[in-house]
Amino acid sequence: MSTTQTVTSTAPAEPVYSAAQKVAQEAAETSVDYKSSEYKYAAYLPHYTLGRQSPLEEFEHHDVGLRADPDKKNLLDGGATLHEITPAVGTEVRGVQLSALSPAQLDDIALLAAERGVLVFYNQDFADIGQDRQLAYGQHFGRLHVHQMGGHIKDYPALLPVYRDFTAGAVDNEIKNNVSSIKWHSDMSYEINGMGTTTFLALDTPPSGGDTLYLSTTAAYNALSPGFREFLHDKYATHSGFSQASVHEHRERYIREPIETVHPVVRTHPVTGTKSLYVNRLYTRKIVGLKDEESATILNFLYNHIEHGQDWHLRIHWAPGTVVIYDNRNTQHSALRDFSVQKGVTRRHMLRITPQAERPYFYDEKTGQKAKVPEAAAVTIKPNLSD
Ligand SMILES: O=C(O)CCC(=O)C(=O)O
Ligand SMILES: [Fe+2]
Repeated sequence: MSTTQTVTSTAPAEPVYSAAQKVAQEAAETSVDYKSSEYKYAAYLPHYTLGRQSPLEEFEHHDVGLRADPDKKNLLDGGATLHEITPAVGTEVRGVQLSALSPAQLDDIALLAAERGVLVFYNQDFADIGQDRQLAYGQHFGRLHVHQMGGHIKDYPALLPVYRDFTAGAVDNEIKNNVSSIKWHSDMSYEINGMGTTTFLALDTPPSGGDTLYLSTTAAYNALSPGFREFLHDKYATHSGFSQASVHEHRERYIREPIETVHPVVRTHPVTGTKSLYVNRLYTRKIVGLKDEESATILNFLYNHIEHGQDWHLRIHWAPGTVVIYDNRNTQHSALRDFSVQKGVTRRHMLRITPQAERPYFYDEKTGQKAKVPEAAAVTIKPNLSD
């Protein structure tokens, strides 16, 4: 600190932004004039706070599902009824408002999500309880993730809008050269601590289309032969955040450098002890220790197996009031960008709250321990993309 600085100037200096940076900082491109039109969820449009942040550090996660009642007594005594959607994945929860659940009931929800992969709630008031309560709800499940691309709800970096309208584009760069909009993934699997009990809800929806597809990677794992499962048990694969960062037009909006991380191909769920396949077409790159062709063949087999076994798939059609809770550890999902939006009128506007969970691990039953992560599992920081 300079000796000439007075002790009364406590407010930090406002950062100085260039004109280009100011444009980048504004809310997402949109064909709806939110200044003159009344839109109930205008405060939930994407906003960008510029500036680089340091890399996320690994931390220890204690899952709240571990302290849940094994019979989910808190939830069921509170009036919830459970309705299986398919045998392998998905339960509809009726009779409760998520916004009114106690901490013990939310613990039961975490256990149920771990067991069933996907939970669906209809006619919820959750979208209207305000950002502070939405944030506090999300924090119950773990440390909330802030996305590397920087888009968030103004003043709430951990609340992530997923927004499309006529100008923002129903089809973005990521899929413009693909024959369909399907991109199966588990969220940000390139991070060190993976994502956990995630909440996704509709704010405003197009008249038709815009569904989300979900699948169970536990059921996909269980469908494999014992010998092939065994082959996968000691394999690790790289997951990269680099391509997600590179397809985006506004590099000045990134808040962190992308990274690559190595995770087990089969991971164990800390709450249920079940195993699931943890590779996805969007972020997984290579199985460590295999030659390129061997890795590509095994990964392609696994992607096709995971993505095509309709026995462990389900599809959610959104309407305002619909909320989904999915466990990112044992499911994958894909948006379906098949919808059209009328200029200045219709949009698809969703909100995601994404707690991080443990660093993925494989529990080796032969040794009775978590498998040791190989040397090659170091985190790689990629070069600066904004150059
Ligand atoms: O928009 C969707 O349906 C899903 C988007 C997505 O992948 C996500 O929010 O994680
Ligand atoms: Fe996602």
